[in-house]
Amino acid sequence: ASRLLGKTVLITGASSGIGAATAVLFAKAGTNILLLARREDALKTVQQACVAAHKESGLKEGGQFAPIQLDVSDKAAVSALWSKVPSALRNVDILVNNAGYVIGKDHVGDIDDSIIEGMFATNVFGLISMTQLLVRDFKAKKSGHIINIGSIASREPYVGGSIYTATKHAVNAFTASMMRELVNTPIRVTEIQPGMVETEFSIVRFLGDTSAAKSVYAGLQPLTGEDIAEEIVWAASRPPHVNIAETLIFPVNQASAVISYRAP
Ligand code: NDP
Ligand code: 8X3
Repeated sequence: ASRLLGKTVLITGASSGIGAATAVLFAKAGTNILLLARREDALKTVQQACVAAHKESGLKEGGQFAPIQLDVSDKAAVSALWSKVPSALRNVDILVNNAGYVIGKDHVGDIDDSIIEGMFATNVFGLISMTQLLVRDFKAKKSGHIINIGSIASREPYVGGSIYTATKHAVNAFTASMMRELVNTPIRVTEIQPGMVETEFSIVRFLGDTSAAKSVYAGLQPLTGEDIAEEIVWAASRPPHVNIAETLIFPVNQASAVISYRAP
């Protein structure tokens, strides 16, 4: 992880789950971090956790953590991002496009337009806007790493997941096209594809119904945000000639979006 010392990381969706755990692990590895999400209070809590993790590491490098309130689906706000970023943190080395969500499991014909548009606006258009903004700098300085959080839903459609899996398949096609475009550069492009991770994800999916959210993981041990954070930080800390293109990560008792073993 010495390869990460003093680097600056930008993480979207840093206020909870995978994004928050990833921030803390990068903080431990001696990086600076721009923490982006819509909930400012939650970002400040993650910022404090990063300060504590960095202190505990004893490292001199890194240690600057800036919470920035930003909705990635707001194109004007994304364009104006640099005006909110402290000048010492404008030279980003690693972009982690993690912000994303699903609402509901409605079947085609019954899905609210606002839910369809919201998921595409965040999971696809937000990720693309953030990437466009950062890749310009990465191309100019001939370095950088874009890590997109896909999903098993990037590879496998399932009943009740038409819109969410369409957004994640879009992330997969966008990421793979960009990797091909950047093949003659030192810029790295990675897609991390988790299976079931217990975060706020299912609480958001079931609109705050915590018992419906909990039942998603009944009888098996899901992944944690920390498990995925380890994967992200590992991908980011490979030697510069190594590009982790894609990683699919399941809990041990999951084998596809719809196949899992549940203890009786
Ligand atoms: P969480 O709900 O815990 O975290 C989602 C994060 O995204 C939050 O920080 C949320 O913050 C942020 N976010 C949502 N919409 C926006 C937006 N428009 N602008 C900025 N930030 C936004 O879920 P996870 O940590 O599990 O999810 C992270 C990623 O992992 C998502 O892309 C998800 O699709 C993917 N994933 C999750 C899996 C799982 O089983 N949990 C499995 C596979 C992939 P705020 O509300 O403050 O804006
Ligand atoms: C989240 C996992 O199975 O709900 O990306 O699509 S799933």
